[in-house]
Amino acid sequence: MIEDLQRLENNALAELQEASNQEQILLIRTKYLGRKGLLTGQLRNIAQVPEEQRALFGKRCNEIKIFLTSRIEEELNKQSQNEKENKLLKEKIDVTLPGRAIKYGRIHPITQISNEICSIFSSFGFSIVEGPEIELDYYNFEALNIPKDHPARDMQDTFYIEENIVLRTHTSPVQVRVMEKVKPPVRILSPGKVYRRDSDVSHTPMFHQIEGLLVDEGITFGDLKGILTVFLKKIFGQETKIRFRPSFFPFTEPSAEVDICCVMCRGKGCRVCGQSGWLEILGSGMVDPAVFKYVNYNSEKYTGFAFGLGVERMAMLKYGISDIRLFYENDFRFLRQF
Ligand code: 2NM
Repeated sequence: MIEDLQRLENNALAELQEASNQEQILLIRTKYLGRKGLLTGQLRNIAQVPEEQRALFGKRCNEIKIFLTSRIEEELNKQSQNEKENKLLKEKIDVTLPGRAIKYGRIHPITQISNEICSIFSSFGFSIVEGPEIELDYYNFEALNIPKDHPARDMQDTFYIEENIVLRTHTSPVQVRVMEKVKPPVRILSPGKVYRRDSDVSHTPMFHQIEGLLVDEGITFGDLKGILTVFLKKIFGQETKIRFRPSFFPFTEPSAEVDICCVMCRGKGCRVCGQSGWLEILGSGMVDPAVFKYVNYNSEKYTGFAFGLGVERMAMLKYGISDIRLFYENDFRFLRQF
């Protein structure tokens, strides 16, 4: 009987040695010391032990119970310590490592230049107005004195949605809508997307335009020259040479195209300026009385000037970009530079 106890203790200790986690140790505890455990069973059967051995048997049982209990406790502690250490080891961080750089988004170069232009004209007292990109033929062409047979109306250039509805080809319809509603003085700038059926290194079917309009009593071509000169020098630098060249638009008379001295060769002549030394940067003119007639402005009393520019073209010249499509490829290596 006593030998049975000794075997039981040895077995328990051997199993404890093998146990590799807390769960296994707890199972061993139940197996030997639980209510239906092996050692508990021995104690329960003490009545079958011969009288003279009973005292020793009971003593040994208790000794083994106390010893196993403390060994198990010890093993449990060791295991839980182990598990904590492993966890710490696994979760170890090197606080001296440099942090991972966060990739910030940024404002698209077209939006940047557009904002820059808007803020310059805001400082001149212009209000920023927007309007629909899907526009009536009337506002996009008719009221701007673009006759039915004008080449700009050609199916080649305009996206038609219905017979009388188009994707606007410029932002001037926004200005016609404003003039229809408010009396002079008017000082507005209309930035936005415009659409033309055109696609190559310097044209995309959608691009951004900004048009300006100033109408009041006594506005002259001198005002146009003054404001556009100050504006262009703010964008391209104070030393930038500027020239006004006669041109034609159906909605202005007289009309002028504005050139800046080539930003690449500073006027010597290069590939970018086609050897001329000049770059065409915007179109402008005194609003044609025919346009004022459509919006019921008295052209005897009021005069005004208007202008329009392509934002992509401006950005390409300012930053020396040779392919307009780069703006729309969303390549970070390109966009990061602005
Ligand atoms: C340009 C060139 C010249 C222009 C005219 C008008 C309006 F609505 F007042 F008639 N807005 N914008 C204009 C004039 C646009 O873009 C090259």
